[in-house]
Amino acid sequence: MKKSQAHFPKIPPIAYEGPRSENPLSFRHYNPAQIIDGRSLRDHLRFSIAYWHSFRGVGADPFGWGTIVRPWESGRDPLAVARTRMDAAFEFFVKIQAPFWCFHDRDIAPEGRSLAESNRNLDRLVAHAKQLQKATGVKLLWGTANLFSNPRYMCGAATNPDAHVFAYAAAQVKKALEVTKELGGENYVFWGGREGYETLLNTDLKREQEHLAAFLHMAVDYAKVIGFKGQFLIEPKPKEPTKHQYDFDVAAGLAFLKTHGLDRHFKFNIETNHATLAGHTFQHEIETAAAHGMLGSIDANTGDLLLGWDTDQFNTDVKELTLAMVSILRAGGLGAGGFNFDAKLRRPSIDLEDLFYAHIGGFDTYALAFKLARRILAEGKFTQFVAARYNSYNAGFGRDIESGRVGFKELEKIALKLGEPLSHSGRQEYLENLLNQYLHG
Ligand code: XLS
Ligand code: NI
Ligand code: NI
Repeated sequence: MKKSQAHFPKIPPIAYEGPRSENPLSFRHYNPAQIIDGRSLRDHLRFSIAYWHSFRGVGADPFGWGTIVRPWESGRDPLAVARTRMDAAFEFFVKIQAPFWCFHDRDIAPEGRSLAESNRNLDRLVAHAKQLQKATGVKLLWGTANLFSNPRYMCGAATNPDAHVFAYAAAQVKKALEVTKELGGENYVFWGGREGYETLLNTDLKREQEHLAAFLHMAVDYAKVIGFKGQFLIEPKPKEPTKHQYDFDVAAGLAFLKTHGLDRHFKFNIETNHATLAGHTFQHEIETAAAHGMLGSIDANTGDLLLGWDTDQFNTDVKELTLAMVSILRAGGLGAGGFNFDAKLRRPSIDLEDLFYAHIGGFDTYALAFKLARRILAEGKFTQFVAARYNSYNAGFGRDIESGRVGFKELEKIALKLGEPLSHSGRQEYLENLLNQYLHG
């Protein structure tokens, strides 16, 4: 890229300078080239940039319009602006050393006056993205369709009471699948932005859930038709924008997918802020998905415990991320998934530098958490503690319980014979202190 074309002229490529670095535009823990177990940290972590927040977000909130004005957003022709914006985005991906990006169809290309025009606009920008991917080596972690911003989707997309809207959404996802394949996307995400309801006075819940299942089956079928081999992901969220969202959390998603015979085709994309909105920890959602072999990918962000909506902040909480990483590594990692920074700048963070500081903090905290989690697992103290806690199931009638060889009758005999069980401490405070030794030395 020529100097005159640079969109971040004052910001150098961000390099790893080590934990002692005092340069705020450097990594202190994320050294992408570092080899760990024969793989680079870049490949272990698979960081991704969310196009919608970092290149379409303007800092608007319900009380005020945008605060963030980017130099590349000027110009009369929306398609030309979309191209320049994409050039800026890829320059950022390279400077921040992110190997992946993610987008919604409508993030990258303006919606036209008809579906056909929208598709043509999308094709233009997809061709541009393909060139930029080739030139930079940045790859597509996942694609998705925006089925929630346009007013036509105000009552849902696949769960809309009007079959015409269902058909329109189907056409949009068909195209989004095609372009995700075209760009080599490794996953495809379904986040049910408006797949839920506000009031049962106007809603047939059962029918809407069946329609959602039918929609997802159509997506699975169409992926086969076009030979899209990427992993399908469901991204649960309990509320916002709708009051009751059908994919409330991983547990609700599991029940839904299993009920409708979709579990073989899907894994979960777990977002930190969605987990906490559902009243869970991030780690809880990861463990629940992992317990079913359905941990797919992560939307890396965080909320604010004092606010009841999806604030999508960059996560710098070492403890929360270390616990999450322990669960992710124990599950064998994310496979084709990655850590997508579905996070946005605060409304007053208006400078280009802020975009860098935000991602540096996110990348570094995840990289540090990854290293701490590896140490925790390698030393095995928690693993041994937990294993010992369940020892009684390894032999005798405990083993018979697990293997289904005893029932209430046999167990009653045993209970009458053995009498009152001995109580054992759960040692929570001891374990919390042990965790702090890893986090703070
Ligand atoms: C919104 C979601 C959204 C999905 C992609 O809360 O997190 O950004 O990740 O549609
Ligand atoms: Ni998300
Ligand atoms: Ni979200």
